[in-house]
Amino acid sequence: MINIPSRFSSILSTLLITALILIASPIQHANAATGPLCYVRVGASGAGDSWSDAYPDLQSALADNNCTEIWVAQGTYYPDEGTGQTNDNRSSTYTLKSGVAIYGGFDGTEPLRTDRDWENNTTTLSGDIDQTAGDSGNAYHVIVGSSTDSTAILDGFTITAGNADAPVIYPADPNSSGGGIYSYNGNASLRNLIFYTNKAVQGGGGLYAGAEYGVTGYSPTLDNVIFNMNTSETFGAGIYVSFVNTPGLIKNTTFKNNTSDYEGGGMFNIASDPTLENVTFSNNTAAGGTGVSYLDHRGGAIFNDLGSKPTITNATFSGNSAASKGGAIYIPITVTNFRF
Ligand SMILES: [Ca+2]
Ligand SMILES: [Ca+2]
Repeated sequence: MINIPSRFSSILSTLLITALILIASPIQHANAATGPLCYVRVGASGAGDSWSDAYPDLQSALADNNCTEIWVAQGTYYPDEGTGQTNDNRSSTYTLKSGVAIYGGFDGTEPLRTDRDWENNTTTLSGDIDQTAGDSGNAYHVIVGSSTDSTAILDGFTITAGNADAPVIYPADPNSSGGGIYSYNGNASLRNLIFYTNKAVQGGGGLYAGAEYGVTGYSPTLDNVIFNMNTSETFGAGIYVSFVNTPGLIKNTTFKNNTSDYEGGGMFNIASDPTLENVTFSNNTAAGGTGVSYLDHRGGAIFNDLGSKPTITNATFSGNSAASKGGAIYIPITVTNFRF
């Protein structure tokens, strides 16, 4: 006689074990790339192994641990699209990772990285995730670069439409700072970038670079970067640097047309000592805000607070303005070889 209960029991055990194995297995991307070089191109539908087999979005490449160098073709990419993302989630962001280099600016055919022309093949990382006019539905940060070392590389992109507009509370909500890039205890290498029309309620419409109080060794580095038309409702429309006492080098960088409602149109330093080389500050503004009694309109180009001592070499300042004090720079700093 067939022992049916026993057979069912055996089948059930097998099913249960199979289910447990499936649950215990890490989630694998269905189409993991071979790596380490992976490709991303708008309109593609592949698995990242070549320009013709590219991932269609940057998040899928970032989610693929086989991808440690990612090439991105011209076009516009949104952080709420791709592996692991929820459409129109304002917390969507591209998270930089140590050991992963992301290069934009390809036309989508190049065999070599040196073939790319990032300025002509505009590759945009956009916080306009709802893809409708107005920024109330945009991502808080287009990119987060926190807790990285210098092997986290972002190179060859336009970063736009981030809107860090969370309400001002204490302690500060990170979602009120760093519309373009938010970096806390981060050392990412940021090169060949344009920050354009990003916004923050607090520090850093374009870039927030903060470190833990009293902790040294953290600062992103910038080379060949443009901050254009970023805004802050308070401080540091271009960059807000907070408690970064390890001099992070900012070189070959232009701050233009950035506007803070109160202080530091181009840059705001608080207890920080950044090093700037070959920089231009033009037409940045600290003006416009009203009704906050303890704030003034100071430092059109740069505002320094809490003993900040930036070192600036080869700088050009033109057309910067502040409604009250320090059209160019507020508070004395070490400046050599500059033109006002
Ligand atoms: Ca969307
Ligand atoms: Ca929008």
